Amino acid sequence: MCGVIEEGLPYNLSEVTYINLIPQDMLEEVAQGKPTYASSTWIPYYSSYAVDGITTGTNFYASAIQDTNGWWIVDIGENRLIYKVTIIPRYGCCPTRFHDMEVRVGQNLITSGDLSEYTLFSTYAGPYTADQWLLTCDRVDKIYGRYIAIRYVGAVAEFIQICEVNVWALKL
Ligand SMILES: [Ca+2]
Repeated sequence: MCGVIEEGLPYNLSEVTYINLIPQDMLEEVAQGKPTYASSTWIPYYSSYAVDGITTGTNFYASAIQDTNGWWIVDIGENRLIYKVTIIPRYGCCPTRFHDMEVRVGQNLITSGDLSEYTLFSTYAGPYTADQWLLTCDRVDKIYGRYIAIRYVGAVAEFIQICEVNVWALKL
């Protein structure tokens, strides 16, 4: 599951299933500036805004209001061993919209919305609160893949709104 384990922030151990056991200096960020896809877009909150490196203002991705099964995908360009995904949901407004999310990793681009082929990397029940800032989703057993998806799996219609995503792979 995803939890809040960054320095200076609350650490709710009950939310963290996997603790990152690999040193941070053995990982590299592989998502910044890479191609992105999404089930819908509330223009101008484009899917690419979730990997633009900007965590302020309106540089976040937002799905369209009528999108009840939203997903967002980044293509990191090649299959890599993924150890960690960090997420900053939209926090300036409406942070609690981020809940009931899955992080999945796959090796083929799927835009149909059926991401069952992708391996489940982590889950986040939420709801997110703005003071949490950075959500860290760790796995000690890593997953090999090229496409990292965040999708909404809740029962009630909801937006996906993501300020920023970082994907951490083992350095080559
Ligand atoms: Ca951003």
